[in-house]
Amino acid sequence: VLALIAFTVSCQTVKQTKVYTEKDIAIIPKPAELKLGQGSFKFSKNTKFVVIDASQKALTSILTDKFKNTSGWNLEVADKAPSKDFVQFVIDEKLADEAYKLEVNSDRVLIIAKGNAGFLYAIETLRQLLPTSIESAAKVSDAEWVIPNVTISDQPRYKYRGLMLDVSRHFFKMDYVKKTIDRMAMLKMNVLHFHLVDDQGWRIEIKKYPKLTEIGAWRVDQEDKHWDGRYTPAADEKGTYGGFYTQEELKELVAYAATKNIEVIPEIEMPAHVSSAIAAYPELSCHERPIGVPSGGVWPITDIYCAGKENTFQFLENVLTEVMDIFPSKYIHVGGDEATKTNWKVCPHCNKRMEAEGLKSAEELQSYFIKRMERFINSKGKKLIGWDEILEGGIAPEATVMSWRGVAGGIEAAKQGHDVIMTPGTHCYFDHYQGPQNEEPLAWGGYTPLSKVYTFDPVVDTMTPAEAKHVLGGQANLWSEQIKTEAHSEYMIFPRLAALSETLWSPKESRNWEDFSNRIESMFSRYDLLGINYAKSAYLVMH
Ligand code: TNX
Repeated sequence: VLALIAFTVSCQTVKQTKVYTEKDIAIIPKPAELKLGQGSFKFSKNTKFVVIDASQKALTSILTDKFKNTSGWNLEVADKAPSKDFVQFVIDEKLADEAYKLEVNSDRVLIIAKGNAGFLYAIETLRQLLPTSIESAAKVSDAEWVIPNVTISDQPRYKYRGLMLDVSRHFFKMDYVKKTIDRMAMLKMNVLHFHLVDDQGWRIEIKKYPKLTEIGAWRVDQEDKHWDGRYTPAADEKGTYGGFYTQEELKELVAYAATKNIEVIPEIEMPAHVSSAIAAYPELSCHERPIGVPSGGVWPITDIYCAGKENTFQFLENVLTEVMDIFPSKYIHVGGDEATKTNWKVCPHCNKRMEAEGLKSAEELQSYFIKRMERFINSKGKKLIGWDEILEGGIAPEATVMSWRGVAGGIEAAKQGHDVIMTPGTHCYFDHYQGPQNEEPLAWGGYTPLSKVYTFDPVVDTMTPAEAKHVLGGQANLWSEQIKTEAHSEYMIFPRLAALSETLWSPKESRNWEDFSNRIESMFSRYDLLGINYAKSAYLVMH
């Protein structure tokens, strides 16, 4: 009996003094510096969150909601620290905006940052120090919410860490967009590039031009009718498909994203990828004939705004004025990609414009178009971003380039002294396959598995230090021609976004695929509990 008692006691002692190793820590993206101490901190129903002011309350709820779900605890928020058993926010003005420190000892947790961006990231790290079952929506019996004593000092490698959602080819409900915001914040991503306009649908309410959403947001979806049967058709029984966001909804999104340190950058495509606008207002085209909003899969599309008529520019300035009122972002994305210029070549208005401005090619006419829009955007105190085609015919003086056709456009832009966001198709296109094509849902060309995303680097070796300084960061693009459901969208984004986040956040020297593929399994458990339909095919390239 004595031996049994001694054995039981020693087991308990072992349990209480679990020795943590680096392998027990599975934070993604990997923190810049992490020192493991001895011992641990245990959350209890009495643990208090000590805030500086009310603005940290929303941040604490990221964790307190989880303790409520899993343990039924209502953890208190206080403004004075007790002697122990607390998590305290502390300001350090010297830290960079998104940097934070986390100091955990057996009595308390200190969260140190300059302001709420750093505090948010500290909370998200703390969340990932907790056992994965903290993500459960249901009660967890026998839970022990213990975290190792650690000192973390962390900050991002790049300041621009983006995800682009295409809501034109298929429309996604606002609730899903907000969920995606939460999941981005979990990975310390900080930009949602919102692709609101394309041929297949105009998705943003513009009060001055109501037909953009009355007509331009809806299409007769032949593609859906001919679908291969693996997915529920998106169109209703009449074959109409579409949707749009009101200005109120978008303002609410912007405010919500800001609480998660995410800036929403709207993309208003021009001069091409705009059949939806031309369907609503045919006078914006060179030919002025009525057209319908095309379904996905129709390509090439020759419809393009007329670059000769003044009313095109008047229209776009009015649209952008409303857009800038909704989105406080520093940048406005104007697209500029894949503009088929056949209409311009035979249009008398465009030819007259070329003559008057001394332009020698259709590329120079596009350059004129984008430069003119840039002057307008700059006059409102904002900056223009365009896809790398905006380099052709001469780049607008202040423009930032998003390099998608590989990295060449980005390199060239940096050489010319312009800022760059790298989104090469080779590593950042999440509409590509990520596993064997015959087993995966239908996807757009290319093969971009998790392991390949993990090798992404926005700065190219051949760049000089001065050029490299122009690289603001990188971004994943989820084009949605093939993606009709939220579950499918989640499948394409996760876990690849976790790999991308580490390439953009963590120091380059710490990149290690084997280590990452161990840590990602813990993220899979979290995703399982959060109900995220991540791609299990990621396992194929991990083991
Ligand atoms: C090219 S990338 C496009 C998109 C398509 C995508 C499909 C870019 C700037 N334009 O319109 O959806 O390829 O991968």
